[in-house]
Amino acid sequence: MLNELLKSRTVPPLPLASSPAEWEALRPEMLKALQDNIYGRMPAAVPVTAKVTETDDTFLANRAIYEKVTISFDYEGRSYSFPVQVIQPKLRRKVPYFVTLSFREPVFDRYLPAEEIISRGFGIAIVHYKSVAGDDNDFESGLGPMAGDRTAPDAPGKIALWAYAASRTADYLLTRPECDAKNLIVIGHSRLGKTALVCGAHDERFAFVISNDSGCSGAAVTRGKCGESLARITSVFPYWFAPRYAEFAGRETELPLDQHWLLALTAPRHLLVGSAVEDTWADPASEFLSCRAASPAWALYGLPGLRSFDRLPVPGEKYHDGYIGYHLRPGAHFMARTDWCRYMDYIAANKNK
Ligand code: GTR
Repeated sequence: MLNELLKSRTVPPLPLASSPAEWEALRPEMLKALQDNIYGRMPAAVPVTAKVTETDDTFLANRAIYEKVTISFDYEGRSYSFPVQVIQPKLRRKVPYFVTLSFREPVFDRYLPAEEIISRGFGIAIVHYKSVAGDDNDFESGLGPMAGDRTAPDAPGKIALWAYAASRTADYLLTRPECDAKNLIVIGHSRLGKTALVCGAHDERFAFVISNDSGCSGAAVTRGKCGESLARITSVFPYWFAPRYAEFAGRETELPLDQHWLLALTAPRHLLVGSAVEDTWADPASEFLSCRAASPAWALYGLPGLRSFDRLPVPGEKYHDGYIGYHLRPGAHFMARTDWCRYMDYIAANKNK
């Protein structure tokens, strides 16, 4: 049924390029199209400072070091800061870090198998999203004022600001001697999966970009999408986006782009998209379709994007043999341990040397 639906769907092609150089020359205007129409301007990167405020050297049965760090910066005459929790496995080698956009602050959370992640040799930097900027229409606190005049059509929404914080976290992590700069990862679920994609599209330092169940305005193609629509998301969560985005409610086909542009901006790096079969609100078929439509960007580099084009995986199956890895998990909308394990398996097999 889903596969029949896929056949009848069309998405606009990616902007035309015939070489990596041509594609890279298109990047700025593609990013601008995303900013102008969907997420709003991405504030310019500025230097950060970091201050460790808490330390535990015997974390996780002495297998890790925990640090709470305040990241601070100045932007357009104002000072901003937000906290990050860093968990470093005690290993005598560099470690790939997950910049984890997180719904909850505590490390011990049922959606974050911290112990398992650490024991597999990854570091974790938890960016608690509400500690960056509230998940609401308040643009006065946290990083909110960076949005400037929110009546401007391209004013950044909260997704852009959360993504900005993930990039500033990368600035800091890259100063840590144990951080493996070639294998930095950004990951998030749902609204934070959208955020991880936006961050990874802008910030090429992330070697792996991971979207879990990000759905509408995330990994899923908007044209013909089932479940949550552009009209619905912009009426319930207007503050996630640039004000202009709402103008496309019910007029999705007039958008000058679709979400596969966002995915394609990860090329030639690794992109992982996870869906859950019961998550019809996010719409796995539209996420899959988007991965398929983004693949030509990798082909320009002679790399395989999504390898299996013809049908959606059955629940439990994964297509992890290309630079775009897609999996469909049985069950509902959440970031499961299974999802984490799939992502870690993929990264372990595809790490940059
Ligand atoms: C829903 C929203 C989705 C998704 C989800 C979440 O209410 O409609 O787009 O982002 O929240 O973040 O859990």
